[in-house]
Amino acid sequence: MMEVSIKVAGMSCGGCVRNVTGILKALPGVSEAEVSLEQAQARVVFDPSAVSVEQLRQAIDDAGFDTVD
Ligand code: 9UX
Repeated sequence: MMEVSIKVAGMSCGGCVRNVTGILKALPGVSEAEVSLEQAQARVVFDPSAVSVEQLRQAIDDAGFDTVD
């Protein structure tokens, strides 16, 4: 398992947090997703043989949020 923190811009309420958490947890290989509105970031524990950081970022972007470097 690997852990990554991804900065996420564009979340404005708890609904956004639930949405981002849900789309991350729906990806194959994701075992934990913890999203913070205050810190504007997502911490994800994942299996790198099943999903890449780039795919995590893409899923967040596709949901209408912006991952920031
Ligand atoms: Mo809150 Mo977010 O009303 O996608 S759910 S702004």
